[in-house]
Amino acid sequence: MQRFRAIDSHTGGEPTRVVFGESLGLQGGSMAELRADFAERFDHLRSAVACEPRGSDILVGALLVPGFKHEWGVIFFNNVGTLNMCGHGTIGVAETLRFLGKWGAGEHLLETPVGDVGVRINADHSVEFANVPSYRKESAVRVDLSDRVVTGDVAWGGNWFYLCDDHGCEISMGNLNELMGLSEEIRRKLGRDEVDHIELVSPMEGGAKNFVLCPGLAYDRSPCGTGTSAKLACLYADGKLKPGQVWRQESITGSVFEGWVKIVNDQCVPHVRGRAFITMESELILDPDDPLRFGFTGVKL
Ligand code: PYC
Repeated sequence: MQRFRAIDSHTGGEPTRVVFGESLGLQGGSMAELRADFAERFDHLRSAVACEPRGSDILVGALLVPGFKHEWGVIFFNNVGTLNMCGHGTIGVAETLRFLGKWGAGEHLLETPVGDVGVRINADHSVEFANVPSYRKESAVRVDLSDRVVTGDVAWGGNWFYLCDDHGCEISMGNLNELMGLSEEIRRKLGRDEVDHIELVSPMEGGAKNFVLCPGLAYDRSPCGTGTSAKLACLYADGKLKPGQVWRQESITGSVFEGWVKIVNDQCVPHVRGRAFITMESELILDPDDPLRFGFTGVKL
């Protein structure tokens, strides 16, 4: 039997499952190399942790490993593969380390495959993270759909996003099927492999409401930390957000992240604040007699 300690949390409705990876003996000299080794040699464990029957298409896993420069590094993953970064997951990891007594209130650094992320745990247990520098790569990118044309920005916020606000859809739970269908069609017709998150945005007082389709074709229940970062970078590029000005990003479930940017060495560094709650502590058991011990997903990309 293989056993893995797991701690689950949710951040604004989006789940994170932390597991510990020291015993895997991942090879490499950076978190990006450890991620590549994890993807190559341990994809069955990714699937065992993230996919059914122990996980689900909406779960994001966080493999915690000792860092090279700092105490902890993290490799995020989901039902279909590894992720570059994950904002709601960073908040979940911070709350998990606090819950375990490994991190206290104050400042910390977390190594990710795309760079170090600053984390601050506040006295009220909310968590702020200073993301990797983010930017808009292209604007007014046109996508011809079956019944409309949309335009949007391609932006980096720790993951690659296509952000679109002329989608013409109401962002509400009652409209989930249309949002799923539309964002999947945009993803397909945009046809850029690196852009694996689609973010539909609608304005609201003091910020925006969003719907984010994730790479495993599940929608983010939270406002998406990297998606919020990409949006902040676009707003900053447009001169619509000043450094330090607070922006509220609301998810389809009604959960809210607050975000702002700081300019460091001429780069736009998004800061995002949210809160995670622990939901479960468990031991995952992989029984060698279980033919489905390494999990399964119906998602085919
Ligand atoms: O919060 O950055 C995020 C995220 C990415 C995928 C799911 N959540």
